Amino acid sequence: MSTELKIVAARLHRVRMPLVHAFQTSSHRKAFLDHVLVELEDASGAVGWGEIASSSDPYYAPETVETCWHIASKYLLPAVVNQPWSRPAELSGRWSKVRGNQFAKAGVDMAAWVLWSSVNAQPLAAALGGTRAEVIAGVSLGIEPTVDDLLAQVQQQVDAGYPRVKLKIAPEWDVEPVRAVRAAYPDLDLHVDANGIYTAGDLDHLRKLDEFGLTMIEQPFAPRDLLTHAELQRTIGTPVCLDESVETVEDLETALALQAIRILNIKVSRMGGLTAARAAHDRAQDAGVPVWCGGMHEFGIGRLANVALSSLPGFTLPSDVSASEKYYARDLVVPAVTAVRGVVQVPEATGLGHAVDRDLITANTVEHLTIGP
Ligand code: OSB
Ligand code: MG
Repeated sequence: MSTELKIVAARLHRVRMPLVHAFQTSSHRKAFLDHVLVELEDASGAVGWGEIASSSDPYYAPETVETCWHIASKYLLPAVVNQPWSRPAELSGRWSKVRGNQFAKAGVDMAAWVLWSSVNAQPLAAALGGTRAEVIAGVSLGIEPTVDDLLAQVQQQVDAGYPRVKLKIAPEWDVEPVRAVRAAYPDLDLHVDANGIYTAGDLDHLRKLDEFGLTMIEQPFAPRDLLTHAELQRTIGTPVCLDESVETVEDLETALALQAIRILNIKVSRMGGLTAARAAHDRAQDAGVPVWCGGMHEFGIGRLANVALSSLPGFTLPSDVSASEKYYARDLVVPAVTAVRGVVQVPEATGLGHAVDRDLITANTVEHLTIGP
């Protein structure tokens, strides 16, 4: 039994916000982010917000802000406006003919979940089946100019109480920084993320990371290169975690069959939404694979969706859901997402759980589009 909803208007807001601290991965550096906010308005007047957290350039995933805008405005929103629905999971079925484009889909799917949970007077976490009242957050640290700069960043986050630190690595920035951080923090829950930069020729080199007691090595090889992930896992004690390789539940199935995965990073964006992210969680739980929620430097809206998702029972490892202040001087949600000694509270209020700062959105909007009246 569930209320019928009807989206009467859909809006896209391309919002630009500067990062407090520029972030460098194995592929690119960024100092500000353009994310596209999705606003869905129900016939009742209720509104649901989602966030398309694509990078500007197609280096993490094939999408860009422009491709997301195109796909959302031309294919996704027209499929949801003015057509009644009663469950968020129905909506992804409306665009099943659209291949890929997970980030664009994720923003619309998220907005539908937020709208549905607010119309049905439930917190988003409860609507998804979440069971935790609080979520353990870890931080992700980019590549720094020097090892000393990195050590200063780690110290700042350890001082803030974060219990897990992930380091971005790349061919000229791997064993040396990991050795230095491990030497300074012998007991820290530490893991590395290569964003797919290595190749099979680097297998021997990567095995050198095995001595540092890392919780996992995340996405060492290219997204489609599952066989090399499996080969590394056969010859290393450190668990291999997949991020970019898993865009669908079928990808997860393949990785499991090949024994190319021991831990799964679930990103709402990369999976194409909360519906698919939850399905991946369920499948991983069946397979005994622990999961955690990855991030894309989301603004508060996407960040709160990550918090809600992380409240599901299979999310047993710290998620990349650190406080807004690590990224943005002022966030789009009020209050901002905060962490106390690495613990983020799951909102108890209905829908997204925090208010959305429409004035700040308007002030930072660089492009806008409305479908519907
Ligand atoms: O691989 O997890 C990743 C940011 C941009 C692109 C890829 C990744 C990341 C992060 C961000 O690590 C983590 C966060 O949002 O805290
Ligand atoms: Mg990653």
